[in-house]
Amino acid sequence: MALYSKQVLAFLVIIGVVLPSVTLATEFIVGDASGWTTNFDYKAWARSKVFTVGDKLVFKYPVGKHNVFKVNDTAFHHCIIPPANEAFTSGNDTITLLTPGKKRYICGVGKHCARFGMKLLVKVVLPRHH
Ligand SMILES: *[C@@H]1O[C@H](CO)[C@@H](O)[C@H](O)[C@H]1NC(C)=O
Ligand SMILES: *[C@@H]1O[C@H](CO)[C@@H](O)[C@H](O)[C@H]1NC(C)=O
Ligand SMILES: [Cu+2]
Repeated sequence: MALYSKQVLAFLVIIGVVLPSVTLATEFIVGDASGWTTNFDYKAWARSKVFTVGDKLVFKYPVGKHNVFKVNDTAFHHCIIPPANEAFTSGNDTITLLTPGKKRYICGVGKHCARFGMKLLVKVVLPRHH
């Protein structure tokens, strides 16, 4: 192979492999403009989106009004609140999705999870280019 072809090939490899994996990481503001709040349909919000390893979820809410717990399947369905020291409480909680699979988040304040819909399930997939 001529030197020129090798350089072209190397360039195409960089464009095709490196660039997409660098540029495709997305930061999702949970609930968009509504943020993390009561009486919002997070199931519908998540449905239209593709969550990929490396993406981030940002939970935005007034500090003290809500919080965020990452929970297992049982706790998600029954709104079982984990120990308080596991909570995210900053009001701008950024969680990087590091592995594929289902990830579940709930609010641990009052009955926000059980009665007011503050539960989010996302299915994280592997990047398409790698
Ligand atoms: C699921 O999470 C709840 C709440 O933190 C905990 O009590 C329970 O033991 C967990 N179940 C499993 C199977 O890990
Ligand atoms: C919230 O977190 C995001 C992502 O970590 C960051 O870019 C942004 O500056 C933060 N915003 C505030 C108001 O702290
Ligand atoms: Cu809440």
